[in-house]
Amino acid sequence: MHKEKIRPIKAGCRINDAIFSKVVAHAMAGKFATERDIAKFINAQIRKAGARNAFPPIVAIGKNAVDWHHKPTGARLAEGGFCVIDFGARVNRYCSDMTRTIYFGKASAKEKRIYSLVRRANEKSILKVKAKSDGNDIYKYSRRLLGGYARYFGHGLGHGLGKIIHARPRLSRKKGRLLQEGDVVTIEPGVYIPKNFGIRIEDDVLVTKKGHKLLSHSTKELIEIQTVEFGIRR
Ligand SMILES: [Mn+2]
Repeated sequence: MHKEKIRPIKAGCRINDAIFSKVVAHAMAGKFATERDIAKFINAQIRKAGARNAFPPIVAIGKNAVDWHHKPTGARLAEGGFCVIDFGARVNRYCSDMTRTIYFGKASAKEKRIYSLVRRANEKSILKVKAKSDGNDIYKYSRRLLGGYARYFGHGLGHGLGKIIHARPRLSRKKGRLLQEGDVVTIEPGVYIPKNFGIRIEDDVLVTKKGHKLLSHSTKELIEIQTVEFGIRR
């Protein structure tokens, strides 16, 4: 019954996973110099896969990621730090949406700790996704998981995916309708430290009768890109 929606979103998620792997490989090979280089590569790969963009990719290095909707610029990746990469393939008009945060250079112990906190909020919140669960409850739960860093989490936890990118149901500070079987929702906690850095980890999750099915499979291990150039800098 939801097949016409679920099949293309799953296909979009597969495309996103494949593109993310390529982005990492190319970054490790030192093929990207700027945010815009990564965004252009993603755009080309989405087209190559026969899909379209669900929205313009976000690539944000360092403090640029404090703006959740940052538009990729000529900012140099060699500046180092976390890099938020948020994009989605649109297949048969249905949107998918995924974010991974990688690191250019070597993350400090503190940065690794905050990254782990966001990852844990993502993974534990996903476990709460099932039919009849309340998005507002899951949102509040994710904030508890972030502890003192919740004050740096300023957007919603997630949204439905459909022909529009920010569909219902919302998982946010506002009460909305309950999740139902056949919904595909995003789970995307983030921490944004003003003038410093941003981290966001986002997956697409299908709501099933008894629980959920994770549709995004890209690794959430923190990937540190340490080409020779970055090794010298940090
Ligand atoms: Mn999203």
